[in-house]
Amino acid sequence: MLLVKILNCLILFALVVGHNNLNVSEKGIFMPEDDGGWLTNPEDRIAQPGPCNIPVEDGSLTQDEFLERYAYHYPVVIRDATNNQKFRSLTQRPSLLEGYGHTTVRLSSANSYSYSKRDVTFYEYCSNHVHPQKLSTLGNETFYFFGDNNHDEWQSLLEMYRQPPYTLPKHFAALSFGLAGPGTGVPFHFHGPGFAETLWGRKRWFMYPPDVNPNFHPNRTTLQWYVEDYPKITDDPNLLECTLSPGEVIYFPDKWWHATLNIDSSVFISTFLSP
Ligand SMILES: O=C(O)CCC(=O)C(=O)O
Repeated sequence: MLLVKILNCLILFALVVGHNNLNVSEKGIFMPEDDGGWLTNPEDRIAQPGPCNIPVEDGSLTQDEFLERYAYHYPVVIRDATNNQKFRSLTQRPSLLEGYGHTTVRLSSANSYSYSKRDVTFYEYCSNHVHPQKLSTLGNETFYFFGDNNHDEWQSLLEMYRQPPYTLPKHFAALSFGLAGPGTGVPFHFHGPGFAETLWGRKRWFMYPPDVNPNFHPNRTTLQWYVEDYPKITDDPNLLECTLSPGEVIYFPDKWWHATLNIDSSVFISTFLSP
């Protein structure tokens, strides 16, 4: 009996020491973090969650209210607009690797204009590219899996995604799915309107209105901007920002500047709206 107890203690000790991503629950039991298998070591979290000065709504926001307050005017974060638990479970690391590991994915450089492309297997991307961003690496040297999804291959997954329940008249939705390591992100850029949701991990969003030019270099990463420039911005009423957790969706109106910064290894999806 005593031997069994000692063995149990040793196993528990090995589990605790061997897994450096464990949380202590309220009951004092060690629990693995709910990260869908997209592990982030605490020491690799360079960016921290930040303040939120973007309006936050919940699923009670109606389509009419969305059109009147935000669609053409202003960003908004919407909590629990849809339930994507099923889709989230399909995007856990083991499920995605099993279904898509062998497929070829097209990576885009993580600079403002994303001109460079690189093709790798999804397995290789997950093994060799989903790692913490180095501060010294430029955006044009960082390859990011986002957009450029082969819709034939990814369709059975993408059709399981429940899109935000808001529309823009005469616009059609197109999905872009991606994932990337902590500290990565896309520097300031703009395009048409859309929604973005983080499925695993947290992501910081920074935004400027279309008529204000943010101060940034298109080949520098959001991480470089965040570490070197952002702390110097003390009082800029034009800078909007928010940290999104799973279950939250951000809406970016047409031509609003935005930059992203993944705090954790993150899995995310955008719904782009085009006329
Ligand atoms: O999620 C990201 O990191 C990039 C998203 C983005 O910039 C976009 O949807 O336009």
